[in-house]
Amino acid sequence: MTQDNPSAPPQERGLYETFEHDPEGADRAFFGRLAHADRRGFLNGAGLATMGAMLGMAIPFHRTMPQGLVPAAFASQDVLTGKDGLTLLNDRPINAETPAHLLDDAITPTERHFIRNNGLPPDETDAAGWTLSIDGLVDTPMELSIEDLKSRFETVTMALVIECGGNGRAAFDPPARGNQWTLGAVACSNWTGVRLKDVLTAAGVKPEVVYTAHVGADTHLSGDPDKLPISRGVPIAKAMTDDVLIAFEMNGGPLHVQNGAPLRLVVPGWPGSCSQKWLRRITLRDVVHDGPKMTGTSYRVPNRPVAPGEEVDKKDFVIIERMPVKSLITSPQTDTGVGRSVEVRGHAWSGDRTISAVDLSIDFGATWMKANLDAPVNSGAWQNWRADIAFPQAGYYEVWARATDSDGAMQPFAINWNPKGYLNNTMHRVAVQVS
Ligand SMILES: Nc1nc2c(c(=O)[nH]1)N[C@H]1C(S)=C(S)[C@@H](COP(=O)(O)O)O[C@H]1N2
Ligand SMILES: [Mo]
Repeated sequence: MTQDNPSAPPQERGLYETFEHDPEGADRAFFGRLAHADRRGFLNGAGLATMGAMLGMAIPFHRTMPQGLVPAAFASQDVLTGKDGLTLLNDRPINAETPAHLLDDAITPTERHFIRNNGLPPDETDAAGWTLSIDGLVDTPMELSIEDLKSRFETVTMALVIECGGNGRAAFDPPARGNQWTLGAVACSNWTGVRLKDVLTAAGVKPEVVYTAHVGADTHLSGDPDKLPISRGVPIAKAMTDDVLIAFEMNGGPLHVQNGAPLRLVVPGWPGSCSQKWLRRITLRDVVHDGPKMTGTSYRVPNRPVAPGEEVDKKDFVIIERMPVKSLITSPQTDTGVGRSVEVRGHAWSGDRTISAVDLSIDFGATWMKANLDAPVNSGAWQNWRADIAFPQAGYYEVWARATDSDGAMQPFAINWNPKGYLNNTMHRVAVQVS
């Protein structure tokens, strides 16, 4: 199994460097496999004149335009083909979040599910011929096609929350390196698949197993075939719960290629990184898995509260397990005008727990009112809530939402700083102008 090399230089190359070394690869990383074929013409010497002609105007800064770069005017839709309204945070690897107001649906449509890639998605994502290996400390190692999964195990559909451990990172001060997610690295789509537990049981889990190890078919940013971009796992007890799925359908259709087509894990309520996409292999181990992004400071936080900016020894980091209690206001959209009365709505979730209350404030936290909260449609789903709010007069207001979970944990107002900017579950504040 490939190991993390802590002394390796950072893998994310600059734009110019990338295009200079490998314009075709850069183009593909930039625009994805589907777009690649149509774009080839550009790389094979599409001159400035051609580009200008297609844009219908000159490119004043053409001297600083990387050679091989396809103008975003042609390509912006292609990067996020099949997605709607997502904000692109990074294109190598592709990372895109969903603005809060576009997460208004009870079940997140496929085109609004965020994308968090650590490497480059595989070229081949056909369901036919795809296999999943179950190996390591099992009685009977297995190699299963997607058809095998469907015919041998019970198929279930569940609404499940996937939230990136770094969601909310943009709010950290001092800033933390990594994708500057604001609020939208979270989604709750309907996932159809088989229970991981059923598959592991069929393979026979040996008594000494403590952890799973997940391997996907994506490629490391360096292009090195011997390196995995990410390989995480979960404690075997978590893997054997009822709501961890090996999914082959998303919202009743195929998985989006950027969301792991044709097969992925969905581990709701834990850092999204546990939910391996383009799933090829699950190995059972008798040690805590130490694959890439399991060790060091990846998806790990200090074992105690630390002061903002404080240096923390690597040995004092612990693996993030369940995600904390959180809520999102999905309507009204922040910075919009509303009338004197408005319905406020959104979602709330807390990993491995349920939400017991969502409270709203329009007076900067002086007083709170209860929102009307739905039960989860199944365990692992977020809970929808709504409230009719009346504003006493015209002016500037903030709507704040604060969720409390079944263990009494409540969202904080202030951020709990940590070096990599994980687990920001502060209250969501929405600005409204009441007319
Ligand atoms: N194979 C593979 N699986 C992966 C990743 C990845 O880069 N490669 N990213 C992980 C991370 S960090 C997150 S938050 C979720 C995001 O899932 P999504 O892109 O479908 O929203 O996928 C996880 N599974
Ligand atoms: Mo993530």
